[in-house]
Amino acid sequence: MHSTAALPTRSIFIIGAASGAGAPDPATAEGPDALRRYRVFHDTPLQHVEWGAILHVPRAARDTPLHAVAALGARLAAEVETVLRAGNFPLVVGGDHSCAIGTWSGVYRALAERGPLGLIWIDAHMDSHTFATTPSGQIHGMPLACLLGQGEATLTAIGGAEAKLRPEHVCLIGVRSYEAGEAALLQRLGVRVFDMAEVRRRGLATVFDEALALVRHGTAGFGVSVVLDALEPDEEPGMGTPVPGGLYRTELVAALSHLRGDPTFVAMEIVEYNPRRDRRHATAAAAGALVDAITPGPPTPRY
Ligand SMILES: [Mn+2]
Repeated sequence: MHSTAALPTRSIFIIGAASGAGAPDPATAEGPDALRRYRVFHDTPLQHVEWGAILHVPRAARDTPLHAVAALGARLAAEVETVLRAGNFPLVVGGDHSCAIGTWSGVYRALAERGPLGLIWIDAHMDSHTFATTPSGQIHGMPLACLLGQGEATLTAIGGAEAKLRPEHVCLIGVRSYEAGEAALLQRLGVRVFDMAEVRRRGLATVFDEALALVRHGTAGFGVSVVLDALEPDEEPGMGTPVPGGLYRTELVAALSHLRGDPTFVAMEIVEYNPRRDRRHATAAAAGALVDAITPGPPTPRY
């Protein structure tokens, strides 16, 4: 028998966020349920991985996208905070990326007494629009701006009126599609952006090391938000907004595996899985591989 003393005390607790109102194609709202049915997230002998609730937009808030995103975000923030305060590791599974406002507001709340939150945002897009700059009006293009305290008050107020992230504790990796208004906001705030050109020039391993140093410096803990569209769409068909020239699954798995067992790594989010566009569960398997990357021990087979 092995000693239980070496076992990690945290369980990975999965919270589904069935958000679809923040994107032009609401099919990503079906993502959490599909990923739960496909059983892509695995227990290991060293790490318990468990599905909790899949949160939906309350019926009364389905009149406008803004109300839907705000109501789901508030529920999600509360749930994430509860999981963290219970000593477990929240893994939020989207849903369109508008759920990030709730996810990281909840993490922020749980950490607030101990210090600021760091965040690595792995995405093909910058998600840093406000209603003043967005050409599309889609809220899944705004969550990072909201977390930085910019834009619509209904959204920045989720989990409290204060900004949830300080610009110096955030960075983006994998960016290759953006508009001038959001790029100008991130530049004005001084947020570090590792775009795909820089990733290809310097290698993901080097860039990821720098990103980690940045989000660990002066923070009480950090998280990672992974949008599946950061990945190369030729490899991964089942994502919300495909943009060519992305990260390969193997290189992102290798980078994320450095987070395994790190006590300051406190939460993760995987969003924009679109089961209707997926082929033979290929992109669902990618989502599973990204979580296996951070989970100690070999996966327990399921029969
Ligand atoms: Mn995004």
